[in-house]
Amino acid sequence: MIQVFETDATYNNPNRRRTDRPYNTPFGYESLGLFSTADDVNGDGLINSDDGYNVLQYGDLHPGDIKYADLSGPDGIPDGKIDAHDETVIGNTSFPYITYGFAPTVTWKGFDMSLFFQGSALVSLRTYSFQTVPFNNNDANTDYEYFNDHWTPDNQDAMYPIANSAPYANNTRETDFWMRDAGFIRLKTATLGYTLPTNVMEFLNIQSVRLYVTGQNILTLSKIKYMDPETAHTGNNAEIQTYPNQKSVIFGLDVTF
Ligand SMILES: [Ca+2]
Ligand SMILES: [Ca+2]
Repeated sequence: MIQVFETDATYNNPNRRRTDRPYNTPFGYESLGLFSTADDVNGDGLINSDDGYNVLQYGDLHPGDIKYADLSGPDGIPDGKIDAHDETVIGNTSFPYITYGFAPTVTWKGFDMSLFFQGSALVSLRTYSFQTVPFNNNDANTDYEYFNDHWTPDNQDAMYPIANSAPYANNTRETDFWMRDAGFIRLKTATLGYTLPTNVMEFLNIQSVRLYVTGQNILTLSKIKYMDPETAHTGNNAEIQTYPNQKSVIFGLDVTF
């Protein structure tokens, strides 16, 4: 992005500066993981100055809530409070820097094989909002993903925060905690065919017979396992609202008389 209007508040803070960054670069808080039971030193269920934690975040803090880095303040130095001054770049844009594809083909005797790989790299998926937040009104069936690895006293090293009956203010901020690497490589189509030898054809009095099998979306490599990384690039906020690509396999027979 060559030129953009921005206020001094963002321009003068190197973490927040919009100028010279790609359009739609995501900004938010740098997360320092989840608070643990040990962070609640006095054992009253809350994490605050009584436990030696002197950073103001959002509402009461509990074990299992997200901890944020106090990077800055109005004077350019950490001020013991998490707010807009602490913003920084939290990932790549939702549209990939790199997209690529390649299509090798091989023939050997009667066999023919053609493959089509497609992929993208340097792209982020923002999973906050409704991709994994439990009990949020949403169209995505990913609560199961959250449920299986949310914070509990017995699962301190969890992927997701403690579960609440409604999204909790501290845990639903823009933060790298919810950003995922959405790069992937996918075998979009693969075809394997076999053409019967000429001497067999002459015996059957047929010009040619070719058997083949074609598969679509049969192999995907990605760090995102619980939803389709290819659809991550379709939304402006990289929220996946589209139906995932389906795997399909087709068996065929071509006969020319
Ligand atoms: Ca406490
Ligand atoms: Ca701050």
